[in-house]
Amino acid sequence: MAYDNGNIFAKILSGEIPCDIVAENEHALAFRDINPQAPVHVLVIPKGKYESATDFGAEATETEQAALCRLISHVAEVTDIHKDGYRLIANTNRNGHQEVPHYHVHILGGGDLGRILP
Ligand code: DGP
Repeated sequence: MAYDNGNIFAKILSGEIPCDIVAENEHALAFRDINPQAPVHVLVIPKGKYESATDFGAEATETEQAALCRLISHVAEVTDIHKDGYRLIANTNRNGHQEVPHYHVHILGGGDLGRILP
């Protein structure tokens, strides 16, 4: 399926829609989720046009992949959740309930998150 240039995260990347930026690097952007599910809830997205975790893993350059990983680590440190712990989630496609068709990793922390699934 072709990447949807009108998706909400594409609009955040273009500056059309504002967001609360936590950090960024050349290839990835981290901003706070509009509907936080934990005391700290940050989304990390590639700046390139990748629809899902599958696409990002298969098609992104190693530089882009490394930049996203490094930004996740950086966000965990600057939000001070790295020591007590946190959870990464990448909802993917229909069964994963992915709502926004631009690859994103949820970083959740700031308290006990319980088991991975209810
Ligand atoms: P999902 O695709 O289900 O993994 O989750 C998408 C997340 O994106 C959801 O937690 C809410 C968040 N979100 C949706 N629209 C916006 C927006 O305009 N700004 C921000 N900051 N977050 C958004």
